[in-house]
Amino acid sequence: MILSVVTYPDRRLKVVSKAVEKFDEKLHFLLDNMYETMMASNGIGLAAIQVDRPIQVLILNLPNEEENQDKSDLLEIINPKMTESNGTVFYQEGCLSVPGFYEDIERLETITIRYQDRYGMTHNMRAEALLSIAIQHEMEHLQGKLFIENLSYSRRKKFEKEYKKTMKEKKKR
Ligand code: Y12
Ligand code: CO
Repeated sequence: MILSVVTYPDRRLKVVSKAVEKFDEKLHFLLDNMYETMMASNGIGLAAIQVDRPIQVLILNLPNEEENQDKSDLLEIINPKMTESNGTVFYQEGCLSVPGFYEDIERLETITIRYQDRYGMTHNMRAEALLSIAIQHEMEHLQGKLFIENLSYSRRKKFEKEYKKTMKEKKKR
């Protein structure tokens, strides 16, 4: 089932997500629907809050070396905590909740996280490059934060102007 994606400036994206306690069929159903929604929207990452479920769930399906999104690479990350980090790097990010807008954002270069899978099993994972950036982007969603909140005052102002204009044009169509 394809769910509708909540877009900026919807206040529901500001909610801080709650930890998952039950690793049951309802959670598995949500994860499966999030995957369908992400793929149908041409996304590579999605947090549950983006489909109006404020719980600490995120999924990632990054393209492989052949630029394919292989389902066997799908990561389902629940209740993540960052335990280590190193360095910083800039990367041009986009978000399904802020369609049509891409900006360079400073992120930690490598991170280690502890998280649970859909069965409640705990894992530790070290991430670098695009995976590290994508995890940080999605973990911010769990705190009710969007990547545009990392922009400088002037870049944010420019974004707001451009985004409003795009939204107006979309409504006209
Ligand atoms: C690096 C940085 C950020 C992430 C988070 C995951 N982001 C996405 O999956 C963004 C996808 C996206 C897709 C869009 O739709 C199409 O391209 C058809 C889009 O919409 C437009 O550009 C109109 C915007 C964002 C992971 C890794
Ligand atoms: Co996002």
